[in-house]
Amino acid sequence: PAMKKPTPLSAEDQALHAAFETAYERELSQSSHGPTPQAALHAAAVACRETLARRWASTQAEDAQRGEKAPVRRVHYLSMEFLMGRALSNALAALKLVDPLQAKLAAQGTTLGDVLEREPDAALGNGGLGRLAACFLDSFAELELPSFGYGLRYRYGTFAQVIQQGRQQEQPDDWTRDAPAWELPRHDVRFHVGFGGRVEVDASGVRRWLPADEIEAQAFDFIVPAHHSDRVSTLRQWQATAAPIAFKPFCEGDYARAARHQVLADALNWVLYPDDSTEAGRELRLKQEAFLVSASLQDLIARHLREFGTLHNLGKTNAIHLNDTHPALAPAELMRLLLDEHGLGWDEAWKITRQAVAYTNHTLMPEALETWPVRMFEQLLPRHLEIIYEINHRFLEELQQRFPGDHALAARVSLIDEGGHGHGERRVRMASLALVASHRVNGVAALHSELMVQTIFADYARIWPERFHNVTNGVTPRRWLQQANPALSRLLDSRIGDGWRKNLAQLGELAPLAANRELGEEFLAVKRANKERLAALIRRELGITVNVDSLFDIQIKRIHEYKRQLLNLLHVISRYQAIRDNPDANWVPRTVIIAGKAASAYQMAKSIVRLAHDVARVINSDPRVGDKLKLVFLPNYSVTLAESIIPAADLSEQISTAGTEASGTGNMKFGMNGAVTIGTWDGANIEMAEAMGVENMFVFGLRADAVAKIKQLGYDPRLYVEENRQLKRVIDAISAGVFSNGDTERYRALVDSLLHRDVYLLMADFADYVATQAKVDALFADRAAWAERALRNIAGMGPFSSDRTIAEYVDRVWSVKSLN
Ligand code: 26R
Repeated sequence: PAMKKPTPLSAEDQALHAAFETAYERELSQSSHGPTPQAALHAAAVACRETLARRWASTQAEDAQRGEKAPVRRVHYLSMEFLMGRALSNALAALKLVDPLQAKLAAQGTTLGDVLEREPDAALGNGGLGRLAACFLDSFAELELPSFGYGLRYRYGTFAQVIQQGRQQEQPDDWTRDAPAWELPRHDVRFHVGFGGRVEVDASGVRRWLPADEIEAQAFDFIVPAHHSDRVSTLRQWQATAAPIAFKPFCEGDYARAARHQVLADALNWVLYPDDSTEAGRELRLKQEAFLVSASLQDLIARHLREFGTLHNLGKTNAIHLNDTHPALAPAELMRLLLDEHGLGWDEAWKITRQAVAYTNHTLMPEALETWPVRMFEQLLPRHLEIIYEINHRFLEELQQRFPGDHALAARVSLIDEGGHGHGERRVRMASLALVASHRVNGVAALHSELMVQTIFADYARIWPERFHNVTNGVTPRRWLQQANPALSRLLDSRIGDGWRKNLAQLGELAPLAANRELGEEFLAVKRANKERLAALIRRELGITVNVDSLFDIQIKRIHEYKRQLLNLLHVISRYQAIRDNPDANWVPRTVIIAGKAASAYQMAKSIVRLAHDVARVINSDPRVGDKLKLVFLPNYSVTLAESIIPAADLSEQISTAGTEASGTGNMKFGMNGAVTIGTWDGANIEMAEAMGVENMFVFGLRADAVAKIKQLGYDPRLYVEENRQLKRVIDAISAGVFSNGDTERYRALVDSLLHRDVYLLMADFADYVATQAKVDALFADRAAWAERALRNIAGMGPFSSDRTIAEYVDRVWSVKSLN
């Protein structure tokens, strides 16, 4: 074979390689255990970090020069979650350092894969919302957007999931144990954040907050490189420390008080709040939110004053973005800083705040809209409460002008839930605060944005229709296609060139080639190699051998009733029963793979995890079934695991009850890796179907309007079970203990909830789901037709890059023109 000509390195790249190699050698020589893969990982990260730090400085210098007339504001993306995953392979790809590191490692006798797999995930997020924020950082860099992501540096990320006897057990995720080499501690970036105490009024009537406790926030920067320029974006994570504030009481012998600061500071950093969790730790959650918001806004103001020396133009040059309601305290804290610390008047401060703040909603589940007891505010954030009352007072006054006498409306939209009707204490509605203070509010997919203004925010949309917009989610093609699936990336390059990495719309050029036989064959070969790798992982982790030629049918995401992993299991059981009835029929072999974590306090979700294991045990050990059906639950789902699973998928399960999944982003990752989707008419599935042609997706089930109607008319799940023998048999088997060693108690609550409530309409959608799965089998049996379909799916994924999403945020939310 002809030798591949090495592309000549530019002088710049040569210098970069040399700097990398010097730093790498230096770090490696410091290792006490010699040149192990672990030491290589650390050395490579530190060596990359030096270049990243240089690029960070030049990016900041460039941004500081932009001045008042820049058309796009500097974005401050406030999020309680950033689900970053690993960083090394992304940094190596962006900095074009893969080859030099590989050469070093070869000389050491190790491989790149060996080194990469030792990096722990930075899992400072629960699911979709946190991973979206991580994709956004990648696109911030790629689009050269002046920006900061702001988060918390949790000591423990999302829990590690361990399965014992088929049940989920949570273990702490001690991700910082090996001192993450990526972080740049900013010893010169520190701010004080207060808690508790009281508000004092001086002789001239000026109000001042005297906090009881003060905690120090210190910045740790995590730098994210662009792939097609020298720009970077920043994730600035705050860490709380008690020192040196607690030193004074310590010296005075008040050890209890000194220790209280220490305990508070430790607790703030302690752990990422698991969604859907118990009441416990709620106060801590509010403290974490206040801490994130205050440190980030103080940082913003300090930078703004350095650049402009005045605050009057802060709103025209800065955007403050709230990633869901969790940082919704931001407008109150910004008002406090502007009024109390910087002496602005209310009207100017409010104008600036309204210009700066915008809010994205990520779920229609009403229980996810945070509210906090007024009592908690009085104790922790007394000055913020005063400001919230004043914002509310002015808002309700204005409302009264526009809708005179509509007291019911006022009660519904007030920032304070007055409690009444026996449902307890007064509470602050954080979403309402975000809505009042924002110049833009958006949902994350077309359907979600529509339902948002028709349901949870209907009153506000009537008051301010112009504020509400849609910005459909996207994912970064660098991580989710280029890095996760190098073989498919090469195949795409050979047909449509390599420009898709920066402009994903170019995937559209694949559509006219989709029916090409040779391309189809090559695509199937790539997919098969990816499936082989996943099969090896499954064998290694679980000792299960799966058939690589079977259809890999995959559902990976948080375990939640609305996402309907249970519907998936019902189909698996039904297929199992059919195979046992008729083992010699011409079955299309399937491997159903599920992964995901259940919130620790979410009993029903945990019961679903257990059922998956029970069903898997029975099916996988049944000799009559063999290769025709396997069920695999891969434990401890993570960003990194997703990067191995998604490229190996034939079928992507996106089966939420219509109207419940705000967007979904896994659906997009599967699509760009050539999986075909079976999905409901929900979230971004709808826009994906429209982009690729709805005939290329397996759509089933009730639409959102039908779901609403059926519920309104009084839904009775038992009617569906009575009239569907297949479904009845599945339910009966679970009830009878077929999968629980005869234990008829284990799934009683689960079955009861299906038969009597079935909030997510599994019974209503079962028949169509199973029928649609049969159509999937038929297509999969025709290899060429399947390949063509998969290629059409890839071709339709152009719009679902987070670069497109961020370009839309810039246009509709963060540009200066969106203020007019
Ligand atoms: C308040 C607390 C209990 C809480 C509730 C819910 C904390 C976090 C959440 C997670 C929600 C907000 C979430 O992750 N939403 C997901 O956002 C993704 C990105 O927009 C969507 O793709 C996905 O559909 C949605 O569920």
